[in-house]
Amino acid sequence: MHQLSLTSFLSEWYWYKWWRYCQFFLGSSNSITPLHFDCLLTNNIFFQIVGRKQFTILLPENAKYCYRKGWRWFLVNPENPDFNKYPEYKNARPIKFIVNPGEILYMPPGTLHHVRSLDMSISFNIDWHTRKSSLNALAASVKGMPIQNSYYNFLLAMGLVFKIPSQVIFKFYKSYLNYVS
Ligand SMILES: O=C(O)CCC(=O)C(=O)O
Ligand SMILES: [Fe+2]
Repeated sequence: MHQLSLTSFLSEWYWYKWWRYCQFFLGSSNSITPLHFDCLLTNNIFFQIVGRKQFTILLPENAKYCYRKGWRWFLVNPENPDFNKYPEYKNARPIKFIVNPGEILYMPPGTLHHVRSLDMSISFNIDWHTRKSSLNALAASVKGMPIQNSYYNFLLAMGLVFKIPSQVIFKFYKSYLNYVS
């Protein structure tokens, strides 16, 4: 039997009380999360517990075809794109799949995703950085990332690059879990 160990790919810095970094999603069937990428440009590991979710994802290089609004949201509905309004979307290469209960999805930083619950659904995720992704994310401060996001990325980089323990950083980072913008 194979057992997937969370600690085999989640940066070691997060191991201490890793569940504190989780976001929890509970929703009825047909709930929708519109097209976006995760606002700190983190990696995302997504755990589907109950019900199925349909994901439509696009690689970061497709963002230019998706009509961005603000930092992280996109106007195109990839389930039913309006090509009159959003003609450039014809160039995009969306990938559509279902995540079933018991399955885990990994999305690299900057992956665009649109999510529809096909059933009543329970899921959770962890947005997490590596040393490298935290530095890439800090570099995005000059590409329109909101200042508050850069603050959270700065905290994570302090932990991942300068090895300040998560016990210290978490106090400051905690508010991110209610912020997510
Ligand atoms: O499951 C959802 O509705 C949204 C999930 C999501 O956006 C995420 O995990 O970052
Ligand atoms: Fe997301």
